[in-house]
Amino acid sequence: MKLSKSEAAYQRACELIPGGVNSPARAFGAVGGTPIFMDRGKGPYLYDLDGNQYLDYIGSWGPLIWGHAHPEILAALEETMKRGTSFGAPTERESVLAELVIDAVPSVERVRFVNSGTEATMSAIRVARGVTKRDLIIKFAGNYHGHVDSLLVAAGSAAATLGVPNSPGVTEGTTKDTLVLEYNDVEGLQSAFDLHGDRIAGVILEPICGNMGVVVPSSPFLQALRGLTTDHGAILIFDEVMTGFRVALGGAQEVFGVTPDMTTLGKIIGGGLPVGAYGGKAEIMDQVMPAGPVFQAGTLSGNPLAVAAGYASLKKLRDEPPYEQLDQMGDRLAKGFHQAAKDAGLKTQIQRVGSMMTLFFNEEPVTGWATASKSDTEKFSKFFWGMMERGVYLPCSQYEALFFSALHKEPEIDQTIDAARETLAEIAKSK
Ligand code: KE4
Repeated sequence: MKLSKSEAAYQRACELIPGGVNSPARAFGAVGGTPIFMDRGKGPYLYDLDGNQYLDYIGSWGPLIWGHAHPEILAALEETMKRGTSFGAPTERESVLAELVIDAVPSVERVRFVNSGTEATMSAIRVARGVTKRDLIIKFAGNYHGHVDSLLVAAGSAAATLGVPNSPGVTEGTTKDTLVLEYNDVEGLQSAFDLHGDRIAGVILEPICGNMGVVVPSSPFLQALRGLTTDHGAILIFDEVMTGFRVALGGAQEVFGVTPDMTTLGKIIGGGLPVGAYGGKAEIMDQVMPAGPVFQAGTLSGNPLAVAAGYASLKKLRDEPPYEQLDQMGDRLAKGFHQAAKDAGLKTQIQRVGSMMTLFFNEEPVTGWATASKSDTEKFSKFFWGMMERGVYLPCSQYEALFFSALHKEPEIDQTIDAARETLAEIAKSK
């Protein structure tokens, strides 16, 4: 593969931008090598500066469920930008998008738009604390909710462990009210509520985890989350920034039939532009300023241009739902990967919901960070580069989900399986 233009671009960027990237997820830290600089995307494909074509399985880390440069989303942007991109004043478009989100997501009766998933989760936990007048927030190891100071905490031991910061600049004071538990650990959750019940403001989780790779919650875990938060007057927050409009129009809460008190959204709801959102029951959200006392604000929140792209994307998901096709293609891909790994004699776990999936190089099913962290990341990086050389662009970490779009049809899925078959055989030989 010719990557000289990406290499040159990377050298230049490193002189200007920390690590040459505007988000560390893009830096190839987990797989080594030089980050690939992209020139353009079209449908399911990405094209880098050197002209290499890739089948894209990142989709901008989730937003592009309709693929790159979708004509209907571009048309909505073109029509909108002629009238101006942001006014710092309310527009009807924001209500039109809000109505669609409220109709689609079971828990959402009121919604506030912000500019990123991080802003959404940061605001949601502030509301939970403001409404309950309590301090403690529970999160789970391996769950990522954006770079919110109080949620950047190391995984504690199994018991309810007070969080310790895992980034310089995050103070003990910021994380002392964050409890870190193990995902899918019902006993751990129960003991945290036994210990701290009436001090817990809220519990935040990825209702289908994507940030340690794809990990599905057990039904007992979901029932315990809903039951314990209700019994103790704590706010249950589903962070659906990744799963919202991805696994179903109503997200994971529709798939599982479990309705949280608040939901955070992002990625797909911006159609490729920066939009985040948090929402929930009216009685909770009406505590948000200026309706209520909990402060939150943002210069470009709900700006007409980003809202137009988000609305075009969500309207198409509502009117032409691709979820059945996405699940069929996901099943085809998962079966193809599984067979290829089996034929190569490699132990893998393929974990998937709809069009988000992870191939773990792991001996056992991954149910939480304790098992995810045993994955063979060395094998994963060989898989990543082997697929890259065969024109398939995967997320650059074992601890991420791959995503595909409604434009990844059978030919693209089969091309991906063929690339995986060759790559996995190569890895098995090099063992
Ligand atoms: P943003 O602030 O990056 O828009 O959203 C943060 C966030 C919140 N909640 C969940 C469940 C998320 O997955 C994310 C962001 N996801 C990562 C990828 N796993 C974004 C990639 C990146 O950081 O560049």
